[in-house]
Amino acid sequence: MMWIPVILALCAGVTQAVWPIPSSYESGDGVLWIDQSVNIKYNGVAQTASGYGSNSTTWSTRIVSNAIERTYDTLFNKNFYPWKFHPRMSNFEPSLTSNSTYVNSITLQQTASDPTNIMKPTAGGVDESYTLKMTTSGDVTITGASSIGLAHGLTTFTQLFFECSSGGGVYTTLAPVSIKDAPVFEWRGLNIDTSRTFKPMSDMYAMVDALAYNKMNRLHWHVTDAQAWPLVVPSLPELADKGAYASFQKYSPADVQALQEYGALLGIEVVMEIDQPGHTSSIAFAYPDLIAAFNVQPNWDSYASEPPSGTLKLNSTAVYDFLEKLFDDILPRLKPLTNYFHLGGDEVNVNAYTLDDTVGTNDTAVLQPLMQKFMDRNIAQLQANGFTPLVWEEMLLVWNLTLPSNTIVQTWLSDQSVAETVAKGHKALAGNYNFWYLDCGQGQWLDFRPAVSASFWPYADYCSPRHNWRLMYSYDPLSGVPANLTHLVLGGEAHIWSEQTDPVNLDQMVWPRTCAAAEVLWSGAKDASGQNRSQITASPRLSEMRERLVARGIKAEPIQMPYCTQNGT
Ligand code: CP6
Repeated sequence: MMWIPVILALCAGVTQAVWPIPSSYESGDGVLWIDQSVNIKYNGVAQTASGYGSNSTTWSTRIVSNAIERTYDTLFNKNFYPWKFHPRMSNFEPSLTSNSTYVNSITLQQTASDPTNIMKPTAGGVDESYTLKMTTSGDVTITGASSIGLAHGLTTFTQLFFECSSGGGVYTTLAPVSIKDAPVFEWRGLNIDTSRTFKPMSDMYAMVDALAYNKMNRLHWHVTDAQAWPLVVPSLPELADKGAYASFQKYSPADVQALQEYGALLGIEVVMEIDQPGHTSSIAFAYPDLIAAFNVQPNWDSYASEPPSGTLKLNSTAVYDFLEKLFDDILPRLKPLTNYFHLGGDEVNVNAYTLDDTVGTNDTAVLQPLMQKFMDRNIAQLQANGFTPLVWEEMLLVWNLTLPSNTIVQTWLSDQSVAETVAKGHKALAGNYNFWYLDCGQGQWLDFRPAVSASFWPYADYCSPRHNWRLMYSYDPLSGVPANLTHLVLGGEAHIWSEQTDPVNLDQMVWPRTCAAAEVLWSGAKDASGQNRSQITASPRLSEMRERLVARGIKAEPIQMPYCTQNGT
């Protein structure tokens, strides 16, 4: 009789509902219903659904009450019904009767006090683990050592439930449930570029929401680049007044702080990057004297990786004064909600310095000490303000800079970059562009260089048409790293460079592919037997996750048609 295993296989998509997959997960097939009268207690105190981020309480209380409000909102407003995951035309839903069992209590128990910096989870500072138990009689217990752990537990909890097609109730078919869960990597991020195209604040908030659904915890904000400077810096107002694309495409200090706070409530730290000394030509709109090799035409590509070319002058007291003023303005305002700042340092083109009147050569023997001095100045100012610096890998691996040992080096070029970074004793972020770049922007320069063939763009082969979720899922941040150094790999980031991504296609470009990176970073790339995780078992679960994102207002792409999750029936 073949049909018994077939039916079991059909259920597989639904019985492992959680994304990213927990370290340990057991469930049954008991039905439980849930409605708004469910009692929620936090450390013995009854909670209501409307505590959302009240300012009068501590961060810990705000984080938990925010998580509770979101739990209600998700379960009762933003659930989905899983018709795509059951055989064609099947009557898969349990029926609600007067004898049905409801979840009667959710007990949140925090087993330790939050660290004082719970709103800015500096390296290793926050225990994000949790346990979740749900009995067949409807008692739910979630424990965590921190408020963020409890929030993760509630996120998982909502993923066990579905809505009836009739709108007639919210149910699980998975009781009893026992989950024990903790992240493999402490840095689980997305890098978003708001220079090439502007993203309104509403999109930034929505991005933070979606990251939280995936238990990610960093939003790397690549806020400025060569093409536009949307960041308002009050002590240097012309930067954005002249460098933004339009007067209505700016981020005010209040916007930045609001995003930081919104993230902190969800355990997501916003880490800002001001890329330099390359990728800075937008400064020239306000301060042309600070930039060398600005907008060289037509051979911009001899001086920069993208048009318009331009770099901060490397040996200029005016540039040093500018940077000091810039960071004196930005850092103290970021400080309440983060200890990280990203100094950039990628893709510096040495030829630009032949046109730099403070240098006048592309001789790296001359340039290297100047670059060291340039970054030393920046890093000293970061350290004076209590920040931990991040830099792109080129600063360490191409320029051979000596960096303070706590500098986090973000790699993007290869597995070898990760291995070399940790071999030099630095903490590394992974995110190889062959796997975790959501967009590689090939071909966008043809308008600028009509004479250049498409094959000029060296990355095109890797991105044609773009990386799919399976490729992203197959990437292991630890590949190539010797076992005794894996502790130096903090985690990694997916990247949404935005030459060809604006608010119109942002959701589709980022989701659900970033879910693949999220699962690798939370659960690890390998399964219990040391193999890469199966894409076969992941795909129905990811399809479900995509339905959740859609139900929550994210326009995530489908990864397959219903025919696949219905197993062809
Ligand atoms: N912008 C900045 C970019 C890229 C980088 N830095 C980039 C490089 C290669 C590819 C895609 C993006 N657009 N500032 C590299 C870190 Cl394929």
